[in-house]
Amino acid sequence: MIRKIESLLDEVKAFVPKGLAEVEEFRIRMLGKKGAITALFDEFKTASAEQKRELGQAMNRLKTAAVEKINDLKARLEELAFASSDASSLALDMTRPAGADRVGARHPISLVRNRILEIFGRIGFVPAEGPEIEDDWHVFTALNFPPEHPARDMQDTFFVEKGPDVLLRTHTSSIQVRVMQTQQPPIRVICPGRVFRNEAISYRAHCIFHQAEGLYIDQNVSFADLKQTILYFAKEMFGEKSEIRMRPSYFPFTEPSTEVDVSCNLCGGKGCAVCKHTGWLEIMGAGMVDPNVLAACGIDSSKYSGFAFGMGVERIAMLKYGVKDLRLYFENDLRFLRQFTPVL
Ligand code: 2NL
Repeated sequence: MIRKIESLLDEVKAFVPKGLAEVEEFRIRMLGKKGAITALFDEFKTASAEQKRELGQAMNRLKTAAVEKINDLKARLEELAFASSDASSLALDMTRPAGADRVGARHPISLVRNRILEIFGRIGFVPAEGPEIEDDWHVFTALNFPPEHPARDMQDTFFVEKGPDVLLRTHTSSIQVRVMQTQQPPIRVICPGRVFRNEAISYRAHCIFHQAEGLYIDQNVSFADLKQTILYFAKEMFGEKSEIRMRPSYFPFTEPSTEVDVSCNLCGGKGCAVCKHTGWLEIMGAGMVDPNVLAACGIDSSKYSGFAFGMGVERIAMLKYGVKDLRLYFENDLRFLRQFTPVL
């Protein structure tokens, strides 16, 4: 009998199944009602007390070895079957919670443009857009540029091959010219858009950039209205503590004209590297619309007056986000753009 036990133990140790079905077959052959080990235990019952002492431990070792081997094989094969079955493959597990999708980011220029539209929208400025391909009259003549003004030169303006009077707008003022031609006051528009200038690309200049210009025309519009409107904008865009100052300037289309600075929000006006120790940052140009411009666009300059302002969207974004190289706005490098992903 001891030899039978040992040979069965060898058989258990050597058993290598091809699959789960063979393990079950093996279990029945060893431990089933008519199995070899079961039969041994029946035989054991008839043995003498002396034989039982001798065989007992070997019998138990055999049974334990068989049970453990079968359980282990079953567990391993079941796991393998699960992992490779279609039902468990990741794509088809309908109960599996969905993985989080990566949230996209708005381009910083879009973020700032939208913010500008929203801030002015709240005080009644309606968005207006116009064509990027323009003619000389809408870009220069109507805006009081003298015939010999250098901005009309090939050096600054892109002319489209089709003809001398087809050009890319160099500022968004041409949108407002079109608004004035088609609407009578009161006019309150905010005009965002791309503009084009024939410039060498560097960290501070690009041949394509974005502007947002505002125009307000009604009876009795004054320079005080302009000041208060821009102060409101500066506080909304750069923070409640912001102050503005205006320096005299010159544009062909406004008189008087001014350049507007906002107090540096980094140093609180004390002076730092960003504001070049002046405490002020230039944010836009503005002024009272020149009566010649009103007249050219069909608005009675004896009855109406208005103010206008224009800002570079890249410049505002630069001040808001601390981006020091303009080119980053045009390269669409994901490492740059992803920094503007909204926090959900
Ligand atoms: C700047 C300066 C400015 C305007 C834009 C304007 C438009 C019309 C009539 C009069 Cl239709 N003015 N726009 C006025 C003053 C300044 O922009 O530095 N922009 C980036």
